[in-house]
Amino acid sequence: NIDAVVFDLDGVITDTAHYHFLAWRQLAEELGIVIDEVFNERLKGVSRMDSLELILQEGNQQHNFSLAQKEEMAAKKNLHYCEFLKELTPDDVLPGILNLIADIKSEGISIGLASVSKNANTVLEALELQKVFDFCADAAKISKSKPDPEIFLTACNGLGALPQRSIGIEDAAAGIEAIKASEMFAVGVGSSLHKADYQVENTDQLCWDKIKEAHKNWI
Ligand code: B16
Ligand code: MG
Repeated sequence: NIDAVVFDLDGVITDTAHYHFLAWRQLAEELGIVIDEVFNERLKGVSRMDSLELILQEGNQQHNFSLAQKEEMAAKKNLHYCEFLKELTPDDVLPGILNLIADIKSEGISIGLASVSKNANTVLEALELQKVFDFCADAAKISKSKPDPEIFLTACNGLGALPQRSIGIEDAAAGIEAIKASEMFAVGVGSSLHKADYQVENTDQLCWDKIKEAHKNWI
């Protein structure tokens, strides 16, 4: 009774969430704005331009720049981020993820990717995972980032899966909200994802049998 499992990328498959943070912090510093890991929680799952807006608001600088200047800043952050991506290798797949994927696939259940990152393909290639996913939603064709359900609904649609019979896995509050708005079962990886239907602390605690058990009790 499970059609598909849809994964978030940054923070679930690999720890690029930390690279995003380092890249934003570098840009923020250049603007004299201080951001920390707590603030960074609000950027997870949020698109590049929306993240920039949140940072500028934090420094009360949201009215100081034109759209062209903001686009330039976002491009600069992306350059910082792409520098970090060069370091990424298959060893950077988070613990437990490959086992989980293998267990899901062994039951003939399809897996999809719901990342709003325009760098998702580059990341998957570096991890040598691009062939593992049956369908990856294209972030470039998504108009609303998480918490909107668009990216998860697009992934389910591409997999021919009913959202109500599918599971989403996320590390971000905005992502959990997006999964719930899609009417999917939400698995949270982290510590304060109160809206998740099932939660673990780390990816190595993601056990397919336990997820199925929790899903069964949810129905
Ligand atoms: P990019 P996800 C999201 O990816 C990240 O969580 C978020 O921090 C980032 O700003 C966003 O992608 C856009 O990424 O700048 O590479 O297009 O969590 O949906 O996999
Ligand atoms: Mg994430």
